[in-house]
Order: sequence, then C-alpha cells, then structure tokens
Amino acid sequence: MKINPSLKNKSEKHLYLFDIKLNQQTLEQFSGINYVIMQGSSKRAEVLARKLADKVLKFDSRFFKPVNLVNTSDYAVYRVGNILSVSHGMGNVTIDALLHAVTKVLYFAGSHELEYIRVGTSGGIGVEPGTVVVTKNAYMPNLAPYYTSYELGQRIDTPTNLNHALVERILAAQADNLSFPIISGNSIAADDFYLGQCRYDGAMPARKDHAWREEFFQKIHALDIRNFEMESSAMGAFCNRAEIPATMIAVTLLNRFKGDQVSATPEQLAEFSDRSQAVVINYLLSRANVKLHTN
Ligand code: R2B
Ligand code: URA
Repeated sequence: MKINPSLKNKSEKHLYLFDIKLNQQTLEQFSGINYVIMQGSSKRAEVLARKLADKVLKFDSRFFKPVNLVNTSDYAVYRVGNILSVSHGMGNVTIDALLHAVTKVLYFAGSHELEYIRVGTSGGIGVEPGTVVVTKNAYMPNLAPYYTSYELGQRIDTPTNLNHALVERILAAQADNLSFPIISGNSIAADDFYLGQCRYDGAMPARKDHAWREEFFQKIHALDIRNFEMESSAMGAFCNRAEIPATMIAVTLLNRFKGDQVSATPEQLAEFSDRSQAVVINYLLSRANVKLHTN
C-alpha cells in the first residue's frame, strides 16, 4: 500500500466523510483488516456482512446485527473478522471519495496489507443475464485504459487495469459445479446509467442510433469487454496508485445486445445479486488469513 506522505504526521482528528473521530478507540475498530468488499447500497453491504458472519465467523445470522462503524448517511461500513463490507454509492465520483476515506482510516489503523473488491451489478455485453464477470481491465467510455481526472487546471490520466493475479485467484476459488456462469473479461465504467450506456429509455433521447450502437457493442465485445457499469475505472485508477490489488465481481442483469430495460423479476434480481456475493464469499473462504478468523 502506498499512501500520501503528508498523512504520516497523523494530525487529522476527525474524518469528515465518515463523520468519525480518529482516536485510538475508533482506529482499533479498523485494525487487522485485510479485505474491503464494496457494494453500491448500504443494504447490500449489510446483507453481505450477515452472510460473512454466518459463513466466516459461524455466527447464526438470525441473531447477528452488523454494526455500522461510521456516522454519515452517505456510506455504511461493517466489519466481520478481517473483512470490511462497505457501501460506495453510485458512480466513479462517490466510490472515489469512499476509497480515499476508507484507505486513510485503514492506514491510520495500521491495516496496510489490503485487497479491494467491488461486488456489483452490470449490463452484459453478449453474455447471458446472470453471468458473473470478474474484471481484468476497466475502460473509460472512450475505451481509454486510464481514468481522466482534473487537478485544478491539469488533466491527469491514471491507468485503470485491475489485478490479474487476484482475478485468477477468485476464479480458482470457485467450485467446478457452480450453478451459474462465471467468466473473466473487461468492463466499461460509463458516466451514467442511461445515455452513457446508450439506452433509448432515458428521459432524454440518446444521440446514437441502433446501427451505431450495434457496431459499437460488436467492437467492444471484440475487445473482451463483457459489461457496462459505473465505478470500475475510478477504483482501478485509485488502486493502481495506492498499489492495492483490486478487481470487480459484477453479475450481469441483462444482455445489452437485446435491450435496455432490466426486466428480471425482483426474485431473479435478488438471486442474481446473491451470485456475485457467493463468488466473493467463496474467494474469501479460500484465503488462509480469513480462515484464521473462523474459530
Ligand atoms: C451498476 O449498477 C448501478 C446502477 O444501477 C451502478 O452503481 C453500477 O455500477
Ligand atoms: N448497472 C449498470 O450500470 N448498467 C446496467 O445495465 C445494469 C446495472
């Protein structure tokens, strides 16, 4: 892990984005962490924390209520053993702020050996709905393999490739008879859900027609891009700079070659969302330093 050298004097007393005091009592709650699992909503972060308590700590989850370690309503942070289950909101901007906040508090707490995994949903490109994609490389909407941001007037491009060894470990940790398809592939982080992913059902019309879209989807499919979502490029850029191994496990809710609307039933959507959580749980259970926390 590589951190801003200015943080080494530890002068910050209150972490604004989490609304927590940076005192010894709080930092103890964040010490000994090795994995940060990020999902969009606080509800899903809590559901995963309950599953981890059940599977990793062997608690009966009926009698376990995860404790939110932060006071802001923008994010939720739950701890189970040496794993944090956190929410990141929607889009590159919110995940980027979360990544700064969580990495700072973990650094101050002495948790320096980390892996970050986003677990989410996505729109598939040429894959059956319900397929889980583990991301090798994140792309910008213009297919650049770097995240463009601006510091004052200056444009900064930071590489967005994710950690391929981590991708392979995640795939290797899955049972041969998994009940759903799982693949590795590349992802595009779009700037929004509608026009950035060329949906025709937004409140404003998309400017590109069906023929253009079909050609673009064919082109990205040939680049091994298998899904659209909205956070992987900021995560890839941050984790490259911070030297934290990271990837994304995202289930596809639909095949974008076939339409725009997510039409799966609530039951199907819940089952799809369970799939990406099951994949990360299988991975975590395969790790020796997670197993150490089972007794
Ligand atoms: C996938 O799904 C969300 C939008 O529905 C967004 O956060 C993402 O990346
Ligand atoms: N999330 C996205 O960003 N796009 C989709 O199509 C589905 C989920």
